[in-house]
Amino acid sequence: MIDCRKSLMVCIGLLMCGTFSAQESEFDLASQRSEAQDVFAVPGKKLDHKGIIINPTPHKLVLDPIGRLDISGGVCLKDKHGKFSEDLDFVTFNKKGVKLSVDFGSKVSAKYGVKSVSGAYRMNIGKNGISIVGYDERGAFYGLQTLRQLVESSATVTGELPYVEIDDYPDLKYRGVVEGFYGTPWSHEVRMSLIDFYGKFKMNSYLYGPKDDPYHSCPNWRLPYPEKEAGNIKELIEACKRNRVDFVWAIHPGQDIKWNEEDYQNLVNKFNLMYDLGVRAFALFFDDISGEGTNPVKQTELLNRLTKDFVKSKGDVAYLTVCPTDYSKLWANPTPQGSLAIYGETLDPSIEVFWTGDVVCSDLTPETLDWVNSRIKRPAYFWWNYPVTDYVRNIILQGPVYGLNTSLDSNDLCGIASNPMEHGEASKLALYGVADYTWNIAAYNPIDNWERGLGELMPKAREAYRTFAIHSCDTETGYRRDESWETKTFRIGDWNETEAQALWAEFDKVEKAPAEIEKGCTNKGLMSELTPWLQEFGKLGTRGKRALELARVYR
Ligand code: LOG
Repeated sequence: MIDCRKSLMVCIGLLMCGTFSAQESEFDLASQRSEAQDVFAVPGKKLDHKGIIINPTPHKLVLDPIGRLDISGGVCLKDKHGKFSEDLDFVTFNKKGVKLSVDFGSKVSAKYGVKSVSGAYRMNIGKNGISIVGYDERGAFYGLQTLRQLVESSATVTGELPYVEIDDYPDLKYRGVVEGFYGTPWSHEVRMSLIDFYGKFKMNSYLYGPKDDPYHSCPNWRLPYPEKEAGNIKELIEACKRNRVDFVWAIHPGQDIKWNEEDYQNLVNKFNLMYDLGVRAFALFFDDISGEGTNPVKQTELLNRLTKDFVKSKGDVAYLTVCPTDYSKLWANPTPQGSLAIYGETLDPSIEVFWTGDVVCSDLTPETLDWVNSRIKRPAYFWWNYPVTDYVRNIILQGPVYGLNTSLDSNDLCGIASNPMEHGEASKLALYGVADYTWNIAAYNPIDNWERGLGELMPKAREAYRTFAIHSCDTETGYRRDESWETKTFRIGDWNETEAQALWAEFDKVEKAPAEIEKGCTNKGLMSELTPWLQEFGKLGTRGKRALELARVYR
């Protein structure tokens, strides 16, 4: 049997053999992911957006089929609060141009019927110009991100925007990323590029917690960052501010923390050092530890004391977020004596609690949320272990974002933090989906999102990138994902000339994809992350063609 699926998967195996740190060798990720999982088909279908693509999908958008606003002569900015002049590199300014007014605040948003949640905005494009009203500064910034996408849409490149009325807001309070994987942490450059990506697609949270940053975890969590790293963190915080993203610095002290006054002071001291670098939101991760640190009573005492004596006493520090040791149903103690119930009974209600689902890498379902929420007594914060590949480092995940139930709302969960691959640029395709889902859950369409994402990431080599991506979806061992779903395979005994030709044509596309991607991919970072996989992918195409030719000769 010529099993195209298998061969496409095998081709990308055994490529990467990274260095393993102490953390990883103590913690066997691969065996932890051996739980059997079914592979479900990807739902949704590609839609015709008539050249106007906005991600995340707005809640309400009414297009006037006739009216057009010509902005080719530039715009005249009326920026009530003086906050947005740096955010408009996609238009030209002209005092005599079309009026663009940007305002925000509870009063003006009540007047214009903007939903009262952070990030909400309304936008009107009509004969009097463009008007954006945000519920808050972040909302107005998001209005500008929508405007940017309208301006850059293929239907409006002529400089004429359609008249439109948009009423838009996020479904979930926290939409973002946790850099929480094992393996090589992202480079500074990749982090900076990702932060711009979060802002552009209305994600508002970046949790910094790479397992192999020794100053985040053991043994150095008590120590200050060296000068260079500290400087980089400051820059990340600045980039987050520009993108209206909360930079949340996480500490992972559980493996060697002593529940005594000295270590409490060590922790506060480190938080103060991070505060001085500009950090205003913090998280404590107690995942993947053993020993004393796992004690939930001690964990809640620490979190409550920090809330009172650090968060509230500083005044300008946001909520705390915690990842419990029991972060998955796989081993969480379900009883009233279990750690989640203890969290529910005693943890300060302002603290958000992570949950990864029924297993470590799992779908988001109403059942798993009901299970955890009834114990922690608040809507969980979903730590989605996708597209993370630290347990299958030979894999690169480029498939659609799916497995997230579309009937959920903010009563079920407070947000999603996606844990991506150590390949930050190549994770953007998945994050484009997470951004869409967390903003507008009911409208989320996995296939359509993926089709749009491919064009966003590689506009000049979209088809070749699609060929690579559709055959690069499954983890093989772990969080199983559908892959190669458009490719039909057959047994040699059932040889059918039409099907053989179609399969040959697919292998031909596979063979040609790497060169086309290299030619059309303008993102150098993405190109270099994909290169090892692309090289093997091209060889797979050649081998597939030869195998089919051989089979024909044999017949
Ligand atoms: C770790 C995480 C790792 C992920 C996937 C959590 C809360 N913690 O099993 O750092 O990237 O699995 O391998 C984890 O998920 N532990």
